[in-house]
Amino acid sequence: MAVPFGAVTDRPIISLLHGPNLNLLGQREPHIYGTATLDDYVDCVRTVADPFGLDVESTQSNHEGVLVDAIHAARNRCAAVLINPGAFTHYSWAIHDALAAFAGPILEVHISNPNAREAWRHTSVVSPVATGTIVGLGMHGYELAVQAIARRLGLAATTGTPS
Ligand code: CA2
Repeated sequence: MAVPFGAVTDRPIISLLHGPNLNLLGQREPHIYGTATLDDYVDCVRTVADPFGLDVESTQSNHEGVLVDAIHAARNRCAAVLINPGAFTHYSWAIHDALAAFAGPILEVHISNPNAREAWRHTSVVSPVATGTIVGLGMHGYELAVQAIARRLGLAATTGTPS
């Protein structure tokens, strides 16, 4: 049944967070990041999450503090965090500390494989506080992250057609 616009549901929420420059997806560097746009990624996450009864709240920011605030806002309200911190991955101890204070599953996802790129991308300060990290699989990595979150939360997918 359709939920009226603005209605509050009790479905668990995934806070989907995208770091700096990911708003440019599909516009530059397709040889590294492909041709899908950020909206395509968000649509994909929503599509995979929906049969598990999961809602998705998406935030993209080029500013570290906005992402820290979004992680704080997820505490005691969202069931899980799915984050691609962008370049903040490699040096943001503020995002590390904010995630450390989040109680639910945290999935870190990267579109490319940072370990196969420049040496400075080989360190993630987010991985030590993530439940799991998926790299190098493009949009498929986001699909797998949603499935991992659902598994961690003990949620099974429904077909949506009651028999
Ligand atoms: O592979 C990933 O998902 C990254 O998190 C992407 C970050 C990079 O700094 C990380 O090392 C790995 C960069 C995101 C920049 O996204 C762009 C997309 C299109 C055009 C330009 C940048």
